[in-house]
Amino acid sequence: MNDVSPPARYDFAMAEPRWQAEWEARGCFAVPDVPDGSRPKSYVLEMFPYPSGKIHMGHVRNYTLGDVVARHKRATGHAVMHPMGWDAFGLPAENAARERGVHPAAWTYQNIANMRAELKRMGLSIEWDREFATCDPSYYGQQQALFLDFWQAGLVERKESWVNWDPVDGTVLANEQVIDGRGWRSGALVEKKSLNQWFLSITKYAPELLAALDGLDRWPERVKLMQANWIGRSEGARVRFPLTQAVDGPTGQMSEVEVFTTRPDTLFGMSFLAVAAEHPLATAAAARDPAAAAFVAECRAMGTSEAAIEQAEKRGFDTGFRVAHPFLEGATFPVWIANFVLMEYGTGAIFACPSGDQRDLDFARKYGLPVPPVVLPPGADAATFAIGDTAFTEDGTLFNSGFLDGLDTKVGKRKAIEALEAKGAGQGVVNWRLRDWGVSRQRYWGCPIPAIHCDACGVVPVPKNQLPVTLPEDVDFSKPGNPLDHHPSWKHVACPRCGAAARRETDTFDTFVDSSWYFARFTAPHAGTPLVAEAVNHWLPVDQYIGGIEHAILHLLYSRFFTRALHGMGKLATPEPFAGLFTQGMVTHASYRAADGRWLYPEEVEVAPDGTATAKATGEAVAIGRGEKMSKSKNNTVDPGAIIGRYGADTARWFILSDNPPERDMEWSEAGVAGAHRFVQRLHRLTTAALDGLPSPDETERLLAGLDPARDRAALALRRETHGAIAAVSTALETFAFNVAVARIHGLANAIGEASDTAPATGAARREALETLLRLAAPMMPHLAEELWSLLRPRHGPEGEARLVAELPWPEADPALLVADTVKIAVQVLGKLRATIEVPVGAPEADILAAAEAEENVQRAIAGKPIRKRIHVPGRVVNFVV
Ligand code: ANZ
Ligand code: ZN
Repeated sequence: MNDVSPPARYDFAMAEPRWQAEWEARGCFAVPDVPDGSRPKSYVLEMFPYPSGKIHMGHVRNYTLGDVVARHKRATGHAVMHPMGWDAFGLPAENAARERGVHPAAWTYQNIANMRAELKRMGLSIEWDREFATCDPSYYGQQQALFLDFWQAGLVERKESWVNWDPVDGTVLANEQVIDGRGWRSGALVEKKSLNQWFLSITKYAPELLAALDGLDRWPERVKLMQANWIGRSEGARVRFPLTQAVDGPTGQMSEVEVFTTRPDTLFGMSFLAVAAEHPLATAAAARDPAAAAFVAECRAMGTSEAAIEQAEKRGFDTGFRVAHPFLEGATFPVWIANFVLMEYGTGAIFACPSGDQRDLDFARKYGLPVPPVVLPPGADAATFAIGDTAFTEDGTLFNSGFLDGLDTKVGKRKAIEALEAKGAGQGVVNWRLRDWGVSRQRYWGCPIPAIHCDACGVVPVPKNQLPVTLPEDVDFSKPGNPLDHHPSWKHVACPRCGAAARRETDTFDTFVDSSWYFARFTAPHAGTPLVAEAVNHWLPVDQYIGGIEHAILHLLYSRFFTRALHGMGKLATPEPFAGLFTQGMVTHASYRAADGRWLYPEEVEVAPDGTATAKATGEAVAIGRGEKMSKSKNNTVDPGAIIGRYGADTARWFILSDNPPERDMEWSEAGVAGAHRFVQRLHRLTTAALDGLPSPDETERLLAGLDPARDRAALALRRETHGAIAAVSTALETFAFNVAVARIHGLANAIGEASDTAPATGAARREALETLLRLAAPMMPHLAEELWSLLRPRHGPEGEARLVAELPWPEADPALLVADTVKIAVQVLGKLRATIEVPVGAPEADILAAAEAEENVQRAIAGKPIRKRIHVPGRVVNFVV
């Protein structure tokens, strides 16, 4: 029995750290790298955070969701791997160095320390022994080893590629760092520049990466679609157009231009040919015509991203070159340079059919080029059909098209390709939108690419026994450009092959490389090789991966590529990294904006009961924005640390889970958190108030085994509620319907509160209900569950035989108690529904018929007439024939 009476209010600030220490001390969340396999494995992972300095509500939501899954899996008998680490390289650390003079490493590790402490306060069931940061040499050194394996496997290439170049900062900019054509920091006009860079050959895996999407049945359809579009398989043809006169190009004479098209059926609708500004024909035009050169230069100033090109106004320049047509004897067409043609796609050149392509049509209208229609929409009349401002891009019947006339689009494509191949003017091809992955970054705070440039030997890999290639610590951020490049000594090394003076590669990896295999490294994070086969093959694939939709394309695709490549090299058994993927919604919050456009903090605003808001300081009206993503620029963020300090971690977790299904956005509100906190306190009261009258656990078992349905109605009703909750919460947790689980637990708490009679049987049912409630709520409110469990099951003796909730198996529902104890029966008179009655399951037929007949509505319908027939379909319907 309890000898100390529990405090009136739940003191979460005392309890939460105590239980966290207890879990840690008992190693509740630890699993071996290579388990014995006696329990099924479950690898639960949330996308690891970037150590920006503080956790935000998005993190809280992400890690709470993962923690519920991990705790539930553990309770259902799984060996659960649930690790945490840091995606720690990247530009913000370098910016901090440039702006505040703090070293990127110091800045990063300080942020990690802060955020680790905040995550620990959330009570996450993480195995912290597996923690690493991608900027630890023990991680990135292994990444360098992995890269050497990729190199050996033929998956590494060096190629010239176009980059955004900031001429003032002397750096390459990512597409997101180009804002309206200018460097985000210097404000200088960004130029396109061609650099020799490192690439990983992801395109070799394009067909597999696409085909395998079909097998990912626990991924959101939306994400699979985004990946498929990104990989972008297109069937079409390459067509060669002879130039009417040979042209002197940058690398010799050119006599033809090759294009890629998905619509070879529309070749008779050709109006002109267009090349990208970086195409050799454009270079040739620029070399002989200053106006062409000016146009090319202008195109270069435009960002290289597809989005930038898509948005820009269509513009072009007629080179004066002309091409012949493969089918139209004697016809020739002009060659334009056009800003909407991408050098990186297909062949960097197109034939334009304005009647069948909107971009071509916009361009043709702007420059007064012909628009011959060649595809007749179903039902249209060839004599009158004309193209206005909208191209006809759908399937139809070919006309004005010589030997293709009368064919439908699909057959036309095939016939056109056959004809091209027969003439030697082209061939059918499959084109992929996916590009090889440029991994070079001219930055300091990243993983050094382990290569050495030797004048005699060329590019030489750093031998594995010389890894890791670590970053120098003494770096100068006051100069523009890459600090690794202008470091006085770091790059000067001897060639590993010939011993001559050589230079280290000063590019570092794109940080997406770091996050493409961290999930595999977690399975043996301290090993002296990148991966340990027994460990990684035991744990991968990740059973449940959870993160934001913003990573739906790049991070997930790169991780899939890495996994496939390692699988191909025989280093990984699984070809796919993530068997299950869940993408959570955003956390939003109301925002407040004053008339002058200033964003106010919630504390600065008074919200009236009618929902209008005024600024506390000035009394002026304030506009409320509902459901906007939390953002520092709008002053509508809520600091998780402050919330946990004020209400405790369990309240924050409970509120986050209760509001909406986790795939949807949720609105953070003060009222919501306060409500969640009231429920935490209510559970504490419910338990402490019940304590004195509860039978012991042994007594409870005995009483429950001997319940009498006639006498112990209240106890049985509560038991039904309890076991119904077990079934419902179990299903809800398995299907990410966490808000449904929360609602059901509220229902159980209400039922416990209502079952107030003092019979011993009811006491037993109450203990069962309370204990079950705690165990069901434990994945969501783990500290409170432990605290109340320890009151219900205080420890005796030196063995401390009562275990932690974190160590208990998941409760099981008794099937007998899941069967409803009453059924609803429809009552008809002459086949017309007149009433519904609820009767005990298995009630005698006579009782049911009597109850049905007694219904007022039924009596009215019978209207005193004799009942000729009583039909009873048990469990469903009674019908009176009069
Ligand atoms: C002629 C044509 C006629 C086209 C027509 C379309 C409709 P997807 O499906 O994305 O593969 N294209 C080819 N290379 C390009 C490049 N480097 N930059 C910009 N556009 C390019 O798109 C293939 C179509 O996009 C190709 O088919 C080509 O235009 C254009 F009625 O060729 B089409
Ligand atoms: Zn050498």
